[in-house]
Amino acid sequence: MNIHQNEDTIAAIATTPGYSSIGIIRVSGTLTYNITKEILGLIPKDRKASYLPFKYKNNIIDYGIAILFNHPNSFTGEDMLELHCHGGPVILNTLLKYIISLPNIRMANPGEFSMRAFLNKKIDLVQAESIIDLINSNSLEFSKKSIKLFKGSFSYKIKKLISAVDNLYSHIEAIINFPEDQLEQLSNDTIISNLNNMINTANKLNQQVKNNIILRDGIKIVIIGKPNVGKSSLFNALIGYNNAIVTSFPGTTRDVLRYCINLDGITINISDTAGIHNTNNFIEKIGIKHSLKEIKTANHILLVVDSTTCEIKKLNCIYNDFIKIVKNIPVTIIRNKADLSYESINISKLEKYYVITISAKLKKGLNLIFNHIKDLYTKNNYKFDNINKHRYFNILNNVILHLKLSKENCSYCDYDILLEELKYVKNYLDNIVGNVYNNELLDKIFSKFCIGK
Ligand SMILES: Nc1nc2c(ncn2[C@@H]2O[C@H](COP(=O)(O)OP(=O)(O)OP(=O)(O)O)[C@@H](O)[C@H]2O)c(=O)[nH]1
Ligand SMILES: [Mg+2]
Repeated sequence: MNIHQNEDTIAAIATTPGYSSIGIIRVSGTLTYNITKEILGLIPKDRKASYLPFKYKNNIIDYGIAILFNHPNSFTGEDMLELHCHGGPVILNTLLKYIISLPNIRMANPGEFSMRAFLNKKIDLVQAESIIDLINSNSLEFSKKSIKLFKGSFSYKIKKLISAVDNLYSHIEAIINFPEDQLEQLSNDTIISNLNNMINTANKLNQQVKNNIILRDGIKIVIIGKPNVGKSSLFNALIGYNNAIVTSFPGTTRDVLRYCINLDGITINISDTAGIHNTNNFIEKIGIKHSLKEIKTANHILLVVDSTTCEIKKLNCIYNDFIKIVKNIPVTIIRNKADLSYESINISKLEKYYVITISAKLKKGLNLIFNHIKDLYTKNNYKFDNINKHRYFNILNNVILHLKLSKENCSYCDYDILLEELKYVKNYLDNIVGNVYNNELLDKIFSKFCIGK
């Protein structure tokens, strides 16, 4: 999308294609009044719904509600017209075709109305991105979060952080430029405490982003392990019904089985996979290939071992076979068949791994797994490398990194470098809300929108 096309007047159908009771055509730009006059024969009152005939080459094609918004009091910040017609494709398409046949009017690109709202400073980038989340939301919880973002709660916090960075920047500049003015200047301790507050805020904001991503996308958990350790039994127990085939024959599961559950508002996508081991069986080999592919898209792995054959204290025997496969995806080790090994149902730690002992067959210890997952993904201190990358999440990680570097340079009293670091911080924060942007970024964000939004 070329942002320089911003001077054109644009039009589009804003409602879904097909037959419906109402269909809306949106127009935005400097020629909106001409179009209004052409279709309605008059200029209705600003921001008032008026029931009027809609004309096409002087023939009435429909009667509907027209609303005219004078700039800058419109969604895009430009003059805008909304025509609420009967939702038949013939009516909507005829009217739209007629509108874009008028001189200097063209069809809007996907997301162009929202992009104009951004370029005319009616909304910032966070708000623009929340619109798409709101439209695509598949849970009430996530809609609520998206509407909060749209109303600017997150942007407000980012902007507050930007002004704190600006403030500190001016203070440090003063230290460099007027070193003799010591009375007015902040001490190193105060600067460091300011930086600590900023790091704290950035961490909290990142936590908020993380929670939003979890609400939006859910968590993907993949159950893996050697054959016959009870992966499918665990899968069935977690989802609450017997979906996967369970037998005492190793190599029962070949296909990846997926099921989605809701854990206190968090969507959990669970996959059961074929047991991974060396085999010459042609079909099993294909199953293992599918398992390996599934692992790559996991947010979290449940690595199931048989507690009757796997020693408790030895991580090597559990993990060596799998370490190369799971790479840096977080893993929880599940010691299954506790009813046979007589181990107690509990959660413990073995080096850096959580180990949960359960009996999938007797459905014992399942709550330990559920609570563990909930804790990991909702508490602040969890490392979050593997959740789907999100624009703000990555930028905020950079903000935190450069704030930490600022702190380091402050301790060495290296104020010039500290200023450079703060410039990075500000630039990253400006990127989030769109105080600085490039065409590529705008294209990436707004092309996800539908036409008419
Ligand atoms: N006693 C006991 N048996 C279990 C438990 N979990 C699974 N089993 C038994 O172990 C056998 C294998 O179980 P599955 O769930 O099919 O194991 P799997 O890991 O999916 O096996 P593959 O799909 O072949 O890789 C079955 O006979 C289960 O009944 C458990 O907690 N206790
Ligand atoms: Mg299985």
